[in-house]
Amino acid sequence: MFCFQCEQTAKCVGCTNEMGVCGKKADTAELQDKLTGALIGLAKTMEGNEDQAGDSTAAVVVEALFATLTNVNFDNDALLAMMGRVDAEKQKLAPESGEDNDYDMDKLWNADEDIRSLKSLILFGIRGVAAYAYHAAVLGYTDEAIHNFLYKALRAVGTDDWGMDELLPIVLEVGEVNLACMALLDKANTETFGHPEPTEVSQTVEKGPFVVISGHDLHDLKLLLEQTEGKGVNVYTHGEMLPAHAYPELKKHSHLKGNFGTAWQNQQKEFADLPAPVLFTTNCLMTPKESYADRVFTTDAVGYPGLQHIGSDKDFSPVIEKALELGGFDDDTTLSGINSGDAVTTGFARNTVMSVAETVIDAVKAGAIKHFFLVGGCDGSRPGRNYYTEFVEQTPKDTVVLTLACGKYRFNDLDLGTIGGLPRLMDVGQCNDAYSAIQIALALADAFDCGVNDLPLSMVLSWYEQKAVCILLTLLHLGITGIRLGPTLPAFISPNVLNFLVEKYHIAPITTPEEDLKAILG
Ligand code: FSO
Ligand code: SF4
Repeated sequence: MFCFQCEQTAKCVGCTNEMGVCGKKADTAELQDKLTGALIGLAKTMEGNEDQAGDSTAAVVVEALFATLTNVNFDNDALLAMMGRVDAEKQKLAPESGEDNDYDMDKLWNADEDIRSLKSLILFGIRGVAAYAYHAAVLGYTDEAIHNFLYKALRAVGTDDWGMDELLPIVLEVGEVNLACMALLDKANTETFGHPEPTEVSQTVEKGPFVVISGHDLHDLKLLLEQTEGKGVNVYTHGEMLPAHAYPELKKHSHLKGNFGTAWQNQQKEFADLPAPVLFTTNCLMTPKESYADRVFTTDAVGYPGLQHIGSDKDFSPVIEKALELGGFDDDTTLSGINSGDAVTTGFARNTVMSVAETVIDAVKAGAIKHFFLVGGCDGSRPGRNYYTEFVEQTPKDTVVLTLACGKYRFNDLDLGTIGGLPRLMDVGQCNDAYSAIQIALALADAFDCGVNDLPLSMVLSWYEQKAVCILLTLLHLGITGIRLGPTLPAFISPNVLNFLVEKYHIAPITTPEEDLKAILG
């Protein structure tokens, strides 16, 4: 196998043995490559005839790209079923085509390192875009232009004689299309569930039966809340589902009680003794330990051999029955150790922050707020991620920290105090709510009549998987410079591509919190 798409890849070079660091086995990695090769074949089949591609074509492309994201689908049977759907689409569009134009992914992994680097940015980036497109689609929001770009990008990955000149513009186009896709998801989420409001979320699990729901899919949470209504089963969020508490149409359910646990990489420890089932709606699923595997359920593009999968009928009865059978804690319980606060706050998305824009602008003009930091991105288990906790702890009192995605669990229980009535630490939401953070930055730039790069704003990002790749490309597409990235740089960035990013966008690897803060605040 060869896979180097995520931050924890073996030796910072690539997973090549019988099993990746994430637990993905060689046969699964090879199947994921075959599936990707088949998607490229499908995209080639429809070149010039995109209008003939129907909803089912888009659906399988989006779902299959999503399934190959890190920590989503480890289930060979599920991957084979997706292959079957891809072939069926191909047959429909070009009955004579067969498997002939499937792409051999080894050609990509063995290509010249700069070409491999640019194509990897495209492929990994569109895997992230597809995840967001999936969440929007389940709420009924789709955009043909996004689908057409996915096909175009797949064809680019499968074109052997393209060089830097052809590939680089498509790399940046991934960022542009991802911005459109995050905007679509923001529209889907806010039109369906209302605008997030600042909300305090309890970290105490009340006694009695409960379900823990993890991942990014708000639609699944809504259905679970409806199906658990009146059954004496409470619901707790986990990982990236935490910001769901801020949406009026979700928080109105009184049995959506709080949040359990922290970021994804702590799940094996946090779920070990959990007297409740856990439902995974997206990444990041880790190999379940035997001690709790019978309590883990998957849905959507997520899969793991032997785990119970809830299909598209979204009948969560097995999850609810499991919750009743396990019975929950005997007493109210707060997880201690990793993130020990009793409550955390979320819901500072664009609507909330812009509603107090005048206060913020006045505070900047009066010198009360000297700088904004966006400290966001993924968490992970590699050492070196303490940087982000220490960075936030050391930010001066006259600065504001916006955060998003699961990296926030390293510091979202810190009490950083307030500035002018606003908390100094504000959780904007999930990783896709980078869209919200961008809108806040653009509004500030507008108010100060300057560009985003001229604002007293610095972005200090952490990456782990492919959604972070597409978000980074969006920021580059917007021309944002000076981003600090860690904990390590992606293995798929070749030295020449890195030079380009450093020269054009002044991307810098993180160093130490002290040094970086000194450099930023001058
Ligand atoms: Fe975290 Fe995982 Fe949202 Fe990523 S849950 S690491 S950026 O998948 O998706 O933030
Ligand atoms: Fe390795 Fe990451 Fe690929 Fe898993 S997803 S095999 S950890 S590079």
